[in-house]
Amino acid sequence: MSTIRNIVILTGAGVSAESGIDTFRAGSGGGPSLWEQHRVEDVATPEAFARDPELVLRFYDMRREAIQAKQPNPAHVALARLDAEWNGELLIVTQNVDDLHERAGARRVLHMHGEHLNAWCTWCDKRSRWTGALIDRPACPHCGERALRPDVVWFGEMPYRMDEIYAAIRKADLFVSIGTSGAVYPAAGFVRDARRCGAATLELNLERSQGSNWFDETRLGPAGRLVPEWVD
Ligand code: BV8
Repeated sequence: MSTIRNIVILTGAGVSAESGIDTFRAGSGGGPSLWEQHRVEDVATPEAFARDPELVLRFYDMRREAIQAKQPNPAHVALARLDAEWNGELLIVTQNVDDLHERAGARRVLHMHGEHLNAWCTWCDKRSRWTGALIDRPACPHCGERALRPDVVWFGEMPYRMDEIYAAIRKADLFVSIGTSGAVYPAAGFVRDARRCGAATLELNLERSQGSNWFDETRLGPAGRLVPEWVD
């Protein structure tokens, strides 16, 4: 990677799959996908939350509990090592709401779809760190109202810090996508943005994704093996 200075890495649910966290769509090398147990329209949209807040809060409490019991896998560890050792610019843009990148030691992480450990008060609009259940309608630590929702980006909502992401992509010499199906935008379009800006593009995934044709190179296999091999 001698001529590479600035790297943008996009991760999806596949980077956490070997930690035992469900992916979203079927065929991700394991049990039923997350959405198969729940229709995405039923649990990951503002309309779903307005229609049945208890269902949505139970879905996210279940995921939060599952995530907290899991550990980073070799893919997270290798990315954290790269983050620590890389002298150029590096940004891990994750679609995941889990905190396994951080728990592996990565620092330059941007959660474009929010974080499962944060709650967002729909009354005062402030965010707070929240590890407990939301189904019990805890009071917002800022305003005291019982109006907390998961601080995750639902379908139809604007992902976070998009300006920062596009600024990093514009400067990138290398764009690497790890463990994502390329099913959801705007993340699925980042590879095309990176190509337009002259970056080399690499995909590490268990199977071909919806975006594989846009990558200079696609390596197929589990992230727990491919990522350490790539980093080393
Ligand atoms: C937006 C957070 C614009 C919550 C998620 C109609 C109305 C409204 C919007 C739209 C619409 N039509 C299209 C859209 C846009 C929409 C979209 O893209 N829809 C799709 C379905 C077509 N996008 C949005 O709504 C986004 N917002 O567009 O806003 C806007 C503009 C102005 C003003 C307002 C708004 C917001 C989308 C965010 C939704 N939230 N998650 C939560 O986590 O609960 S999406 C969720 O699915 C993930 O975050 C991720 O982004 C996405 C895709 O999941 P993946 O991570 O790729 O996981 P998946 O299971 O799909 O794939 C796993 C991959 O890993 C597989 O390829 C598998 O082979 C591989 N794998 C498995 N095991 C391994 C592995 N690889 C390596 N190793 C392994 N071991």
